[in-house]
Amino acid sequence: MSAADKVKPAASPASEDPSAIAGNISYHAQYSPHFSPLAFGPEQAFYATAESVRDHLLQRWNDTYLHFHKTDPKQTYYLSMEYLQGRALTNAVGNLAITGAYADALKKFGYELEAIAGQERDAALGNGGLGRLASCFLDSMATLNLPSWGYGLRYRYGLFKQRIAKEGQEEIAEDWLDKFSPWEIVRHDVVYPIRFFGHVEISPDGKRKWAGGEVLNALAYDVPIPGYKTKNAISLRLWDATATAEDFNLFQFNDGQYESAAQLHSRAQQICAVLYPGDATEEGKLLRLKQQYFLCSASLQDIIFRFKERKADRVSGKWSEFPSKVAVQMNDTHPTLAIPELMRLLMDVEGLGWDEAWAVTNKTVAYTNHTVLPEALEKWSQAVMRKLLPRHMEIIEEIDKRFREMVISTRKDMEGKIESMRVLDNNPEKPVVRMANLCVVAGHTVNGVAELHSNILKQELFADYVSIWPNKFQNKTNGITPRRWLRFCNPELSEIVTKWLKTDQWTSNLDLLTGLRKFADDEKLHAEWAAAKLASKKRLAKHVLDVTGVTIDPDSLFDIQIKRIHEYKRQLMNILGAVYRYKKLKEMSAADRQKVTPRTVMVGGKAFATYTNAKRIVKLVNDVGAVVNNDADVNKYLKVVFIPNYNVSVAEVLIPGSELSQHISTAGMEASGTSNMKFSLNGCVIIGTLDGANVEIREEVGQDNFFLFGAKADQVAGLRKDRENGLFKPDPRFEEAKQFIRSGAFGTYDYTPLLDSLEGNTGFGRGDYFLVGYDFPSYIDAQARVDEAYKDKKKWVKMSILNTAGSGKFSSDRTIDQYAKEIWGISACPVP
Ligand code: NBY
Repeated sequence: MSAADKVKPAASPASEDPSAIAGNISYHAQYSPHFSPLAFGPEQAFYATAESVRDHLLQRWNDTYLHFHKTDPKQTYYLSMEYLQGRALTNAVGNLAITGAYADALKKFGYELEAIAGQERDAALGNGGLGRLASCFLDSMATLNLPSWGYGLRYRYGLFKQRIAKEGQEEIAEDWLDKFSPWEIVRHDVVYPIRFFGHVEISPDGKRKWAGGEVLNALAYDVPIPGYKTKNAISLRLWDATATAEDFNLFQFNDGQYESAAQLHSRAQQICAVLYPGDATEEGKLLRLKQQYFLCSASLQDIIFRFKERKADRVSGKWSEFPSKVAVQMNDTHPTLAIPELMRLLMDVEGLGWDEAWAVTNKTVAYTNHTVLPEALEKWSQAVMRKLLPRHMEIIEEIDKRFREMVISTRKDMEGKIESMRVLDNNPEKPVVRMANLCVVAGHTVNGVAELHSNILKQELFADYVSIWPNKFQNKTNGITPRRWLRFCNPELSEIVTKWLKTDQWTSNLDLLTGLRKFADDEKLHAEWAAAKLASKKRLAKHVLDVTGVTIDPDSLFDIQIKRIHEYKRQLMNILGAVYRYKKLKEMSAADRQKVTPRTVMVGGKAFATYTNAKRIVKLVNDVGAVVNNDADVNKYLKVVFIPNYNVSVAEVLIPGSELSQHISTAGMEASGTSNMKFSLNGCVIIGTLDGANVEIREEVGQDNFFLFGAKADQVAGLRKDRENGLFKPDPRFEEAKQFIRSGAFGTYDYTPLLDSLEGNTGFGRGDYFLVGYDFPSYIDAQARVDEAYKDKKKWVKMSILNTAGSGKFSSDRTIDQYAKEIWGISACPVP
């Protein structure tokens, strides 16, 4: 039966009455046709519903754009190569406060809103924490009515889909645009030319200009981002690369040379084909640099266009006004090319001199660092940069030269440090551009993402710059949006919070959660809290059964570690702990086993396709699970499950159902972490090291409500030295766990290289660089404390409540408010 057979179509969008909404859904099913009209299954219902919601969003998007245009406030532009938006429907109707109306409307077609929302594909245009942070930030910017936009790339395929096969992880292209995305609006009038390659021309008056090479177009797609309970909706503008009809060689085509006829078209398609194309080859590196430049150039041309558009007299002159109207935030170094591109546009296109252009650029751009791992700090070959972006390379060389001259003339005492502080590393074997150094030298502000991380930046990575620019460095502890990460993903717990706080204002003022503390011993709250947790655990157990076929017991302790697989995050320590637990269970008498706290250990996360050890870890978790879960002696007390294809919507099911979550990175290596905040907010207790935002979470929730273990950040260097010098004595439990795996207890796969990475310098590993061996005994002890604590249900529920109660600080509303005031200098601009 078609939609129209059930409900009469009605074009009017912006109603909040369920009957009118149903009419509008029916209208979209018929007149925004993507499917033949006869069927109206769940998939068709999703698209028609999403299009109906999009009508609401568009109205707000247009109103907001016009309001910003008239008011002409200073506006922030967030440049990020990644956005991990996940699904949008539940979030959109939730933020617009029309969830009930849409649920009622869908009932008229015989559908539940939750089931229809489940039809949506995740928009996974990101890797992990950095990308999800960008998405949380957009939600908060809109909610706080801030004049701010996000810019990114419209990748054809997002982060790969992970399948677990016999050999371990397999990657499959993630077709998020199949069939299409109902949320994006293509802007055929927003197109900018983007040049690659070519050369620099010098005119008789000495002016330099980039010419030649090949020119593609950047075409804008807008994804409206609604704020929570506000009329404002901002934009996530994603660029797609296109070539024009003129680039299509009809002569060649008619001559049968089909591929060369459409060469530029196919090169345009490559640019936004995938997120993080492999960069092992020269071609791969070039493509990544193209992507970065494509984002920066399109966004800056658009920003300058809007700067001029908002006041007609800005067409010429007034460039000193630019930084009072525009703030550009670079999400890590991936958009660093915004710096030379803004310089180029100001000098070569707008005619400014160097000093003027530099002052404008410096006051406009700011940089967020997300890592101190040396291998993750971007360095681009000067040769590749010069070939692809010859004019930018000149500008970077000039920045480098002027920086050196400045240090020499003003800071004689720093002369010895210049080489390591420079933008260029002219090592003759491999001359590179150091992108982080360029950001620090050119930006007005540099921030880390948690107190500990920002201190490491100031005291170690960027210490030399601090002595030159003491006020340039700040901390902005990360945050998460409480809408998606509690209100919408955990409605049961949300209702309890609202009931006990007697207000739902916590959704946009998360500090109100502290009001739960005074009920932390209340037995009635305990009963409600435990019931909500159990309901979420059952939902989680169903997901696990659906995707893995493994049955898990909702009465066992749900212990979860979900994040990108990386050696510094130490999933290997987790699985060694599970192996040790399994071995002890096997050795126990049946009577002793009955005293053990039953546990379900869940691990999820994707390994980068070429990261061999990470893939071995995925395989090991799966292999351990296959043995443990089928061992009838012990599987009442322990299950080990690998959750495949971890993404935003899987997190929305797992986090509410978690009781213990692991954030166990080597201290000093995890810049912040943000899932730790999500877990704690959902009443999950953390076992963790003093790393990243764990430090602040522990302060907020109270040290009794956090299971701490492991070396401190300032011990790590010394411990590595000790290890090198043969001073490390491994704990027998650590040896036992490794030996058990080496013995073949979990199958025939060769885990030698992986386990050897935990030994001294064997040639395979880095001599246990991540200190798994050092931290293992205190980790096992902390896990034993967890087992004991879980036996006391009252104590555990209280810890859970106090975790939620202490999570107020970790709202991204707080983070974004601080960025707005302390870095961007922007203020709210609500649509009246
Ligand atoms: O950013 C993460 C940090 O590891 C995490 O601690 C922090 O909470 C989060 C938000 O601040 N970083 C991250 O996700 N980084 C990447 O995904 C990434 C992506 C690309 C490259 C390096 C890192 N790259 O070199 O291309």
